[in-house]
Amino acid sequence: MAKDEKEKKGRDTYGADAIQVLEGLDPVRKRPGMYIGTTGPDGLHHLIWEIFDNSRDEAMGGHANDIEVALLPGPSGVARVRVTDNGRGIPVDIHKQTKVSALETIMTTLHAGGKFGGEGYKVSGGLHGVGASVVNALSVFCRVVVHKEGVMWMQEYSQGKKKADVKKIGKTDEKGTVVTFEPDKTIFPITDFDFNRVVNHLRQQAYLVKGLRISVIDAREYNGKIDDEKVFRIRDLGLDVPSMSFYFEGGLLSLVKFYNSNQKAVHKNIFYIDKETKDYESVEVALQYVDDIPSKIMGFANNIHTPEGGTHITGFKTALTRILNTYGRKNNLIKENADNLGGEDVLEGLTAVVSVKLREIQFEGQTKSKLGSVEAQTSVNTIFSEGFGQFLEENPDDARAIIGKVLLALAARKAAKAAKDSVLRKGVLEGMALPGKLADCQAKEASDSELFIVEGDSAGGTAKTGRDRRTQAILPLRGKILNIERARLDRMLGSEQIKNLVLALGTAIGDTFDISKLRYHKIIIATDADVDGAHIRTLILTLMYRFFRSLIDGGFVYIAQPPLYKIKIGKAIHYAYSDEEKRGIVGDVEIPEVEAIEGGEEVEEEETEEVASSATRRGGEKDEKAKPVKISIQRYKGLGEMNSEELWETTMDPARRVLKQVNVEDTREADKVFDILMGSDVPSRKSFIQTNAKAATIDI
Ligand code: 1YM
Repeated sequence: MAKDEKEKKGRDTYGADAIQVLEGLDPVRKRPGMYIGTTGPDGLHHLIWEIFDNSRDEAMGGHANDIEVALLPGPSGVARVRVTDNGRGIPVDIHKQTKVSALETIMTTLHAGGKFGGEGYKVSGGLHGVGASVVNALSVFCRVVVHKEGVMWMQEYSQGKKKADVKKIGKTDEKGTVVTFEPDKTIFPITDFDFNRVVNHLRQQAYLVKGLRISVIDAREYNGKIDDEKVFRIRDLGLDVPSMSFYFEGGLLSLVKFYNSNQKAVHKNIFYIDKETKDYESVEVALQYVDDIPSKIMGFANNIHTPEGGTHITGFKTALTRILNTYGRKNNLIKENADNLGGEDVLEGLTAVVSVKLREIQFEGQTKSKLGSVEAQTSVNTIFSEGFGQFLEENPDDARAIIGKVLLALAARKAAKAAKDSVLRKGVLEGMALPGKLADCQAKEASDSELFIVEGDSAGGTAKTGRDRRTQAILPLRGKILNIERARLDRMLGSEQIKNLVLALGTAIGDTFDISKLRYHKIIIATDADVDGAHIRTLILTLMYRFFRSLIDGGFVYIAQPPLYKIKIGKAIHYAYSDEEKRGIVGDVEIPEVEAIEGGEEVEEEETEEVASSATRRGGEKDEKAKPVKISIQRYKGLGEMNSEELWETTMDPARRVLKQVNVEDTREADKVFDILMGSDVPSRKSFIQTNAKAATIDI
């Protein structure tokens, strides 16, 4: 056959001769990490994605529209995964070179794939079918059933080796492929699949392939037998087990709608374009602005998520900025002598998904998390520009709302910069005296000094009296500092409270930050266990996350853990730092709690003799005849309720206090919470506070 002819054949029909054979599967079992990244949970789940990807590629080629992924019980306790699609079925014809069935070659040799990019066949994340053999190699059991042209074919394997030749096992009315595998315990230390993780991954995939139905079923608790010869889809058995089906007509448009479902949209219509370029390559983009500050931009290349962005995202951002500037100028929404919108302005509150399909794909780095293909930048830029320009022309209401939103972001950015500059300007902070509110300590060495950040002047007063003034400094911050309308952290640097904190730390901030000037090696946040306290703590942690990361990394920041209860049993005083500890002291019996009176005054104690005596016995007291003792429990709501002695004993005394060192995770979490607390989305803010209130023992 002439070369041209051969190529043509490979493109038009699947030809068994189009498979390239490189080597057997031993290398996979020897170094699984090379093929699936890790043998931890990521690698374990990767097995499912590999098999699923083959089905999905078949769907993207227009040959399948229904995929099912089921988790089933395996005989040895390890779950089996069963993936079914209604595509053409893996070819079973005899391979010219190896003289064995194509199915067997695909399953038992490495780097065996169909010729890439046949007629009507779009794109794939890699070589079609290459992953199947890797999964097979790492499974103690694997079975493939192919339904093709009325015949059902089957082959089974163990650790990548076939148990027998491919054989006909019956007739069928279905078409497609069913792959069942059981991961090898000797390769994977943990073989538990996380159903939620599977569901989330497959939901995302369903958004990326329009019109594809994906069912996910967790039948691990099912006791009955499933016979592959009789059952094509588990779904049709109607088992009473957790299951879900995803189908999105709208593709990425549906995904943006999903992301923005509990946000306030700035404009009504979601922008959406899905366009093919030459050679089956395509660009799909959806976007909508919401009334919030953070942006969410998701990139995909051949359906692989690219969390680090890359050329497609760069092309998108450049085009977005240019088109919005052009439209704004042309329609006089941006005044003649006003500044151009900057790249960061057009991102505020933006939810966007950019997905490209390329014939040849290049990633940067090992993890496939950043797209490197250069042509993607131009393709996205061109296709998105054209589509988005037209969208703005056709939807003037949406256009006006979007320009309004990004202009606001521009104004806010400029104002924030001015405020920041005035705080950061060299000399301003450095030359300034320590804040008047700060009750400094006597020690001169930072390593001997601690700074307590307390909430409110009242607690500040108590702490000042109770502290060890040689080593402990107190800075009271006013409550409610967060009630700045839609506060931006940058803007807050202009606030007196925050300025005081920065001055007290001594390091300055931003370009002039100098950790060697830090005045305290322990910065202790001591706020109340209520909503205001949580707000202030969140603010301080967010400030640390965004501007003082090295203080966190250096382990300088702590959270004080004041007790929740003061328990008096007779004359003895106990402090409990958690409900559990309280139970440990008084047992499970309900004892009326005595509410503290503001200001840490002596509380009136209720006598609870009956209960108290039984509580004491439960506590393990041996003397049955012991006289009933008085028990009183006082619940502290704020540091201000303690007197100075109590505060010293429980929260400040280095010998007795409990401190929690803050790590980057805590601050990252705070940063997220901050966005929720500060965001405009009232319902989600409220629900956040409600759901988290209990865990954080915040009183509402
Ligand atoms: C549950 C897993 O693997 N489905 C699947 C795989 C293939 C085909 C169809 C297929 C592809 C082609 C032609 C082609 C594969 N084929 C190959 C190879 N589901 C699952 N469905 N006919 C059928 O790409 O031209 C590898 S995978 F190599 F034979 F082409």
